[in-house]
Amino acid sequence: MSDYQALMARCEARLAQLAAQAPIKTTPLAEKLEAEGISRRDFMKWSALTTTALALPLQFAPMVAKAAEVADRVPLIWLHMAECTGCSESLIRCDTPTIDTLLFDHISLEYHETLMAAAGWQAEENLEHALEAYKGQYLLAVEGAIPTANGGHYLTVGCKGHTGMEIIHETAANAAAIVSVGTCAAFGGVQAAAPNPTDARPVDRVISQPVVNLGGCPPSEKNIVGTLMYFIMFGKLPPLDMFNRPKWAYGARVHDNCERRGRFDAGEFVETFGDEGAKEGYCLYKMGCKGPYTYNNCPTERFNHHVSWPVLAGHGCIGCSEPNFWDTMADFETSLGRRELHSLDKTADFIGGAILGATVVGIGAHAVASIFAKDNKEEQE
Ligand code: FSX
Ligand code: SF4
Ligand code: F3S
Repeated sequence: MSDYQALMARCEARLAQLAAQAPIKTTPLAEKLEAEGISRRDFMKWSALTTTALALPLQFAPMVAKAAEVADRVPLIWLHMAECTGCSESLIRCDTPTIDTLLFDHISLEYHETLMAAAGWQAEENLEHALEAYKGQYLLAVEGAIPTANGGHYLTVGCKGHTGMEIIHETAANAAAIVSVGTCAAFGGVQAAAPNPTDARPVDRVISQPVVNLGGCPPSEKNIVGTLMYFIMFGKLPPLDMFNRPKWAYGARVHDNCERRGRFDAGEFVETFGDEGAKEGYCLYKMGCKGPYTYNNCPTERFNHHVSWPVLAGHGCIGCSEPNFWDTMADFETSLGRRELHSLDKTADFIGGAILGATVVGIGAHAVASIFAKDNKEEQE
């Protein structure tokens, strides 16, 4: 059996198992789509696009559609730690609901502090109930970093005054899978930037279970929903890169798929914001674009109904899906030049003079990352 056949068989078995369960919610997805004027044809088109975004062959498209329909069997608990809620906003803030946002409504969202109607004691009870009722089955999404200094007391949530650290340990204990949504949960984000007074840490440095990291401040709705879809389809985590980001979303550099790449190659650069080059859509590298060092699918998937992404809007990428980008990628409107990247410090030690001797763009972060990943893999084997 080929790898794809095995994956397909796994997916079919998983979806059949979910379909046999009673839905937690009562309105079928088809009715929700119809109420929003989304046709079956649009839905099938969405399934095909999501299949390609997930780097799966098109034969999986009907299974993506099926997975969306049975998403109401999967309980989701969504926590907010230290962050700005931009990740939730990325998903829900659009002028009309997309299939991605409707899916977020269709999956059984058991707890989400900014979206649920309950407050106070009732909200706490909802969480306690969900943790008990769906033990071992729920998907845990975490937005935000966990402050750990002072016994974790820089962050307390709810009327019982539990710290973020206590909540994350309790909720992670019986989760079927854990997703860190956004750079704060994945890598610490802005609150972990120097001097990090609250000793804020990413989720995977506070708990010991495996965590999928969705870098991006915020990540796109496609990367959030695609990750949920992958879990619904296969019941497991997707293949991950060296920072535990799904390869289907973070496998290529922003620079590799940027529509201004031809300008970069031709040496056509914006010299100041608003100049003639800016009007012509020249490359933003000299204006500090960090696309050459950043792994994300922003140019192909974009944000907000596929409307735009930073470079298309006229500003360089600030590297928001990379670990420690607030410290390593700043100043955001100045190019890095030969400065080494903090997230690749270990690599810099390992590769020594090689990285420091080449121009950063010339060597390409990817080459460095691949060498490190290979080294890491060999260590694990
Ligand atoms: Fe962080 Fe998400 Fe940036 Fe904000 O909450 S990734 S600060 S967009 O919203 O966690
Ligand atoms: Fe695009 Fe930035 Fe690369 Fe220029 S440097 S091609 S703007 S990603
Ligand atoms: Fe972030 Fe760069 Fe994409 S700033 S949103 S990774 S283009």
